[in-house]
Amino acid sequence: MLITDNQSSKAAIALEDKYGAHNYHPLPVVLQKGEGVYVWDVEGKKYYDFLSAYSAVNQGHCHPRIVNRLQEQAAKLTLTSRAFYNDQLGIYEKYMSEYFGFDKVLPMNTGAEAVETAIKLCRKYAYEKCGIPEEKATIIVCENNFHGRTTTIISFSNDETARKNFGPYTPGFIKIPYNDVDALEKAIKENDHIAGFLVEPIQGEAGVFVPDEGYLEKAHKICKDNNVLFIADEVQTGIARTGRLLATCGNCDCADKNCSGTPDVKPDMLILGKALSGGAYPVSAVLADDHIMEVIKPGVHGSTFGGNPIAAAVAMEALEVVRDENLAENAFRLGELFRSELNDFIAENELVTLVRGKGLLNAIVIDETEDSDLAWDICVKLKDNGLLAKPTHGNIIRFAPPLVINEEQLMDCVRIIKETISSM
Ligand code: IF1
Repeated sequence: MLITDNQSSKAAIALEDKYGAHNYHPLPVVLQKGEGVYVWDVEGKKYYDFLSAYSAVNQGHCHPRIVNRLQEQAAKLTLTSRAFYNDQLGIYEKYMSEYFGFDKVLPMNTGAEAVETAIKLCRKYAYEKCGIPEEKATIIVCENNFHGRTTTIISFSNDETARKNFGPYTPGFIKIPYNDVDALEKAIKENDHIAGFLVEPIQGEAGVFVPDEGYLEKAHKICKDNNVLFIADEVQTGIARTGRLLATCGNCDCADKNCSGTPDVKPDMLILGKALSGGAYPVSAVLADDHIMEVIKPGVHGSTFGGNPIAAAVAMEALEVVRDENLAENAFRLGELFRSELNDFIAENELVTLVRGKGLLNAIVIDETEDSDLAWDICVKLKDNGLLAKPTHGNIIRFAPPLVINEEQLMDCVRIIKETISSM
């Protein structure tokens, strides 16, 4: 029996409860339509989307240019596998290489697959180019990281919910505190066979932790000086989210006219996902220069859908939209306004202790213990008042609207946030 369009929220939730694995605890809202910064539920109620599918919908819901390109390619050629060439992939690879300033790209689908690809590339490069003994390569990661949910990736997570009872875990990783260059230097000095450092330029899931000015540059230099690959996971921070094309910047012709040029770090490997497709299709990628990418030979790595014609076509259109609509500049400017407005509010409201973030990746910290339900309750109330957001951990609420939001819409959202929290 086909579910008709007019199912109620209650019916939709019941179906998921009965027939779906309970691997999420969504906010009680059932969405049916999206357009720009707005989404509508099945009862027709309209909301501001302040999560953007965790920064995958930076270009706004159902951007017409992206949807049209998706439809056009889907009606022509969807998938060939990499057993054959297709007429979109080479164009896309050249486009990506020039857009981000790397020699080559390895196309994958999900962010986790791209992270796994970067880990494999790092290890292979260590054995075949750096003389590290096979099976001994070690990659340094940061505490409270989030890089995806595969068995290897959760092996180096310290989030017990994501990790427990999924062992045996993949070896070869060392955890150090985030935002601590001395810890990085010490880990490199005290351990043999360090092949890479995998880091989020801003720790998103951990609660939008922005590292100190200079952290990424110093970490990058320590890696360079010690022949350790600097691997930037920009799945969430990339594609203009933090007010620049990339949070590591790296090629400073970025859209942000105010770009101070820092952190200006060109990673050895750049990992992208999410908004690479504007949220219209799973597209991820690892970019690196030839001396690294050349360790990949035919048959060494791949994926059925990696580099498919739809992914290639959609990602190019999604990246053109980022440029044409100056999304980085908009995120920079409206991010400043958002934090300024919320800081004014915090000065007079004891429930919120701080706001932090960069560009339009922000979070507020609620003055409650991690296990309190207050952040959740605030998000349910925000939903009732027409704004969708969700806590990351316990008492932290992430605010990340599509980067196409305008000042009037942002100020309307600030009003909703202030009125909602003031009413709690
Ligand atoms: C979920 C979190 C965010 C990521 C970074 C790689 C990946 C992600 C920095 C993997 C994915 C998603 C996963 C999604 C919710 C969301 C998330 F809450 F899980 F942690 F954004 F913070 N690197 N993040 O943020 O990409 O395989 O998902 O395409 O699993 O619930 P993916």
